[in-house]
Amino acid sequence: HCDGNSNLTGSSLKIPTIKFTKLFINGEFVDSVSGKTFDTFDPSTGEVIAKVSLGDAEDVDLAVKAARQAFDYGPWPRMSGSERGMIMMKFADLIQENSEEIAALDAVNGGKLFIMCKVIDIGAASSTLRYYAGAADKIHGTVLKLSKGFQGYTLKEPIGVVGSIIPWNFPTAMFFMKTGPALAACCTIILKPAEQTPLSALYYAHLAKLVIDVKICWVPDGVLNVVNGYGCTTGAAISSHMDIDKVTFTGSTEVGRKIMMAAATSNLKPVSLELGGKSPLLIFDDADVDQAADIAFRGMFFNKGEICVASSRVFVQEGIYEKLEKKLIEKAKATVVGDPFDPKVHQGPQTDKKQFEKILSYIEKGKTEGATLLVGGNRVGQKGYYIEPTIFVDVKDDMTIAKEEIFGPVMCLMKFKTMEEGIKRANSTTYGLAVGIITKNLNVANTVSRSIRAGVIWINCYTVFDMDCPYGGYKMSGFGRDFGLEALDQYLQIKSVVTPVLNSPW
Ligand code: TXE
Repeated sequence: HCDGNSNLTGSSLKIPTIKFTKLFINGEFVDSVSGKTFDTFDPSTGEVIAKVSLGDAEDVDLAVKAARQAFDYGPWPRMSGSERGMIMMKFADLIQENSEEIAALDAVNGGKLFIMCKVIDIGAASSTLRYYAGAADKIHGTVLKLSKGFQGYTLKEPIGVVGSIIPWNFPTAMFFMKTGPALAACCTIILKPAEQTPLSALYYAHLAKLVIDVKICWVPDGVLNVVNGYGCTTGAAISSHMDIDKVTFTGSTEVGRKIMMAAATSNLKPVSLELGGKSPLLIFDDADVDQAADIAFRGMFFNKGEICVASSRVFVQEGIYEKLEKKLIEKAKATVVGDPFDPKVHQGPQTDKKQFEKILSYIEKGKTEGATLLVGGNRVGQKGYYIEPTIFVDVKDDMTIAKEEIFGPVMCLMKFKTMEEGIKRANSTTYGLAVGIITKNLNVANTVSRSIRAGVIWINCYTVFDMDCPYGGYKMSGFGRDFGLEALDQYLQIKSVVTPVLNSPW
């Protein structure tokens, strides 16, 4: 929520001091081997705000060596789970203590609402760390009574050195979604932030180091490394590295496929992929129209539509369609698009020029393929990457805007008659990330939940995340899960140990 409290506006932080711009390898901020840097931008103006060290394969190598050493010989995997948990708890406290400064970095670098970064993203980051901190001393296998003469047990062991490649839409939440369970599992990490949003990850590296300075506890050197750089070089070096034991990725389906191929042709490292979506929201006739409009609008336009679960295909049963359409128009028109630091603003700029142009080209495509623009469709202002909340009607299921992920503030609003039709059309996508259902009828909710192939189903709500609730996709939305104890398992291997039992009475 934004309560309008003036000290939360962040106006004094509008241009936060950018303190960390180097790579973080083996517990130190260092220049890249090549000495090269790249520009990072403020999407509200399109202007450069900092030059950041540009890593490539050589820097990834150095980070892998440090992470390998820390994993094979360092204290992190050899500490007790409760010690590791305590360090992670302290890390979470430090994030909260520095939330204004970090939120300002994500807001200025990613065009995200400052207040949302501070409350939602940083709240999620510290809760994620605390959740997995609590799990760090509860990782154990099972005892197996095998066939006569033998017994066995399973050990859950850390998978080793993990490469994490993350996108730009939630730089903070993604950082901890990947590192939280990996740290709890005793892994060591090389994380590559998206080239669009490199700043907050470096701040988190600094906090890991700060814990050393205050001597309360520490994240040992080499455990957490941050290597900024481009996908095709730095990212590719991670996914094809022979000494990285696992890669975890969130991003586009296209790059997910490349990462899988790189893993397959290098050391066959396991990968987990959280990719795009084209998520349907089905609103049935018995829904409360105000509540449904609210859920549909937020489901689509939260974080300016740059969220993989965005309810980008809204199917409304014909009985309430007209009323719902009217409400959505009102909401779109009432949306204030502008400076992400202004507490009165609901929607900031798209993260970068490429994304901005991609969204506008989808809007053009929607128009040329015959969909009707109900509201929005234009750039806002002449500076920065702002786009109006946009809703298309008369959309056919086979139009490009109904099939491809736009990843911006563009909703396809469609009508359906029966539940069967709704299920069929909701399922007619290559993606399978999230689904929303709005109805008072429990049977309908249950049937639809089980009939749509997707990893997350929200009934009478949308975009509700919780650390304890596993999250990930079906079909081309990827595989593997973030959050929940299921995510912890992605960073563990199971070893079976078998011994003979002599003279067993059983
Ligand atoms: O994603 P990329 P982009 C979708 C969304 C968006 C589209 C393109 O539809 O419009 O993807 O966005 C790194 N080897 N999502 O181009 O390229 C890259 O540096 C290894 C959905 O920004 O997938 C960055 O760190 N890594 C999504 C990360 O991959 C590579 C969030 C994501 O970038 C690489 C973001 C390579 N060859 C975009 N190429 C979601 N699921 O939430 C790039 N990268």
